Amino acid sequence: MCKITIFLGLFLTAGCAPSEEWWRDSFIYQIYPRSFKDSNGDGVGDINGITSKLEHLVDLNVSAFWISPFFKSPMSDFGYDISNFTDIDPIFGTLDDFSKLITKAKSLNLKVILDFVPNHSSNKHPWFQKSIQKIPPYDNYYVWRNATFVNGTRHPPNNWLSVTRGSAWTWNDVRQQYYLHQFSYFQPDLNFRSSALNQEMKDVLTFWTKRGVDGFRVDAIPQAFEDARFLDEPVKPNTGLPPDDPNTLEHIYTKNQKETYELVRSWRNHLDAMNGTRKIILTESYITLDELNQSMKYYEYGADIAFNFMFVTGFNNRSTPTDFKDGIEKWLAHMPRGNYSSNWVVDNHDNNRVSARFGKRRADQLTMLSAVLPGVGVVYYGDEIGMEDTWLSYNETVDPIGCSAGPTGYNITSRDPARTPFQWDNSTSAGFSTNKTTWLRVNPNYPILNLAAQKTVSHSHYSIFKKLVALKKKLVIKTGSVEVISVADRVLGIVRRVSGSVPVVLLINFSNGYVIFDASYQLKIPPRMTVYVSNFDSSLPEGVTINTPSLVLAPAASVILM
Ligand SMILES: *[C@@H]1O[C@H](CO)[C@@H](O)[C@H](O)[C@H]1NC(C)=O
Ligand SMILES: *[C@@H]1O[C@H](CO)[C@@H](O)[C@H](O)[C@H]1NC(C)=O
Ligand SMILES: *[C@@H]1O[C@H](CO)[C@@H](O)[C@H](O)[C@H]1NC(C)=O
Ligand SMILES: *[C@@H]1O[C@H](CO)[C@@H](O)[C@H](O)[C@H]1NC(C)=O
Ligand SMILES: *[C@@H]1O[C@H](CO)[C@@H](O)[C@H](O)[C@H]1NC(C)=O
Ligand SMILES: *[C@@H]1O[C@H](CO)[C@@H](O)[C@H](O)[C@H]1NC(C)=O
Ligand SMILES: *[C@@H]1O[C@H](CO)[C@@H](O)[C@H](O)[C@H]1NC(C)=O
Ligand SMILES: *[C@@H]1O[C@H](CO)[C@@H](O)[C@H](O)[C@H]1NC(C)=O
Ligand SMILES: *[C@@H]1O[C@H](CO)[C@@H](O)[C@H](O)[C@H]1NC(C)=O
Ligand SMILES: *[C@@H]1O[C@H](CO)[C@@H](O)[C@H](O)[C@H]1NC(C)=O
Ligand SMILES: *[C@@H]1O[C@H](CO)[C@@H](O)[C@H](O)[C@H]1NC(C)=O
Ligand SMILES: CC(=O)N[C@H]1CO[C@H](CO)[C@@H](O)[C@@H]1O
Ligand SMILES: [Ca+2]
Ligand SMILES: [Ca+2]
Repeated sequence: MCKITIFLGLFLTAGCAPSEEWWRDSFIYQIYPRSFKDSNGDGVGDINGITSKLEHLVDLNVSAFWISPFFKSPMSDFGYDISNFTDIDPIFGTLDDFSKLITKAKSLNLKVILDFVPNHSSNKHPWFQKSIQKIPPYDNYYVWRNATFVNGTRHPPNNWLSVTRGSAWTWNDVRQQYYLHQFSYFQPDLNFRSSALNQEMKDVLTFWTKRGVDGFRVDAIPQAFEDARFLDEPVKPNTGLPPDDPNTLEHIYTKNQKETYELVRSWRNHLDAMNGTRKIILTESYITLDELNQSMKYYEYGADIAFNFMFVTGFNNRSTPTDFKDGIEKWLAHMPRGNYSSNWVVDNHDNNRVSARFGKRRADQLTMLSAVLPGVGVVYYGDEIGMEDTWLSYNETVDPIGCSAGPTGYNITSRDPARTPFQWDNSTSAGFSTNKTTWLRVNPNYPILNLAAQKTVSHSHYSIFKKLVALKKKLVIKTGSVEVISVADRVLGIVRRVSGSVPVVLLINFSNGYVIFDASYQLKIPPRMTVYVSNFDSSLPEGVTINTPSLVLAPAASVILM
């Protein structure tokens, strides 16, 4: 439980006792359960597979892992379409398997975070089936509206568009009404204005908390509530986009509504009323840098981490050091005052992997940034070994967003390339499965790019990652001041300082040429510093002492000095 803690009688902080703040200044690791480890040879990852590989997470020394949904599901969106929130899909295992996972994680001091998908269920959920039949109280569990008629033709109630394109409303012949779906038609939105539904979802949190989880990552939170007046959203002028594209609308009635923040607050209170240590809440909201306040508000309403996707969707390989500097400073300036923790998401299951977004030579740079900047680093399985996107043919594509884009558009929209099996070693299916065929094909680079191989060499993505996790625990990273510097818009520098000790300095060369500069003068750092970690720039080997007044950075080099 969180309490008022008095430090030395000098000041008061309302918050959690330090031992309950395990998530602060740590790395949290996302597991996509289909792709982490297959324990029974059916070609799909599962819970027993995760349990068998927890030692890897201990070796990395991350504080926690969060698992994308493994709940009962028709798998039309690979688990983000849930047909029973309190049961496990047989493809992943059983509740007993889950208990074993929790027991082992606890014995290894790893925290377990589950994915909570409150916005919608599967259209195969019994609640939806009963809602169609208008059986109380399920009749109100979803958002149903009458059609509008124009000259005798049936139309949806308003112009709202789904994230997956087209109207956010689908007609149901049985109930003779439209239902709302902010995502696909098979993901009908739950109606949190129904108190019975609201309670059901709190019961879901209780169910998993009693089974020992340490927190919840909340999927698609901005879409939870919609404005009750169901007014048309304003059309943005001159977007040049097709009219069924959701980016043509200003989402003033379907995202980040006042009631949505209050819902998060109610979950915070609900979890705080449970026994045991504080359960953390991580909220997923994609926003642009101009809308930062909308995400930050989730902190004030009880989120411990409101995901910061700046490195995932805000920047790409054309972004400059100045772009990064502006974005990072903006985030830090917008953090609410109080005892809140920043965070930096490196990758996830919905986007191309970092090496595809920024180039293979820059694969470790975002993890380095997330390590040196204050707060939590959030990484995705495979980041620690620099896994790359896997090119898949249209025939091999299974992601519904990829499939619906067709053979010419799929490889822009498909999320499959970033979801292929973890590359453990050079054996069959990269050690992921004993089955030669896996649900998505293993990346053909696995004989060379795999964890076992990286463990045998002294310098690798893996060795870099481990050093970054250790760095995160240092006092200067936890409490030091933050300076973000752009050197001639070619090099990004981050300097962390506490008085009385050497600063920690991250330098990233964004250019494709060598950069020689006086880092001592530009960043006000000591003239002689030691290379703590570097990427594949052989001119700056780890452990050597260098002269910062004449620093040479190779193309795409990044280095941490202390
Ligand atoms: C191997 O995996 C494929 C694809 O997931 C599956 O169709 C097949 O049944 C699996 N083989 C066995 C022996 O489980
Ligand atoms: C792992 O992290 C903990 C603190 O979070 C630290 O005490 C421990 O020394 C670390 N282990 C290794 C092997 O670095
Ligand atoms: C979910 O599954 C559990 C275990 O099979 C079952 O007891 C429960 O009734 C199911 N919930 C719903 C809403 O169907
Ligand atoms: C919806 O339509 C039904 C039948 O056409 C009608 O009875 C009902 O009053 C309508 N509801 C609203 C809110 O207009
Ligand atoms: C409805 O019908 C009227 C008369 O036929 C026509 O002027 C009007 O454009 C129609 N409206 C729409 C939205 O089709
Ligand atoms: C808290 O623990 C007490 C004693 O073990 C138990 O009686 C109570 O039901 C628990 N409350 C919750 C919400 O789990
Ligand atoms: C964002 O919040 C800050 C305070 O945290 C406030 O000063 C600023 O005006 C807000 N900006 C917008 C656009 O609402
Ligand atoms: C940036 O990435 C795109 C693909 O995402 C690639 O075509 C381009 O060559 C990359 N540019 C640089 C400078 O690496
Ligand atoms: C995809 O499948 C179709 C029909 O099954 C086949 O004709 C085609 O050659 C396949 N394409 C590739 C690239 O495998
Ligand atoms: C999509 O596939 C085409 C043809 O194989 C390839 O040229 C292109 O680079 C791919 N695009 C992306 C974004 O991967
Ligand atoms: C497979 O990996 C092992 C251990 O890393 C190594 O000893 C072996 O040479 C590798 N085999 C091949 C064919 O690369
Ligand atoms: C990042 C993330 O978790 N995105 C999810 C948002 O919600 C939709 C629908 O539940 C999923 O398809 C995405 O994967
Ligand atoms: Ca399996
Ligand atoms: Ca909703």
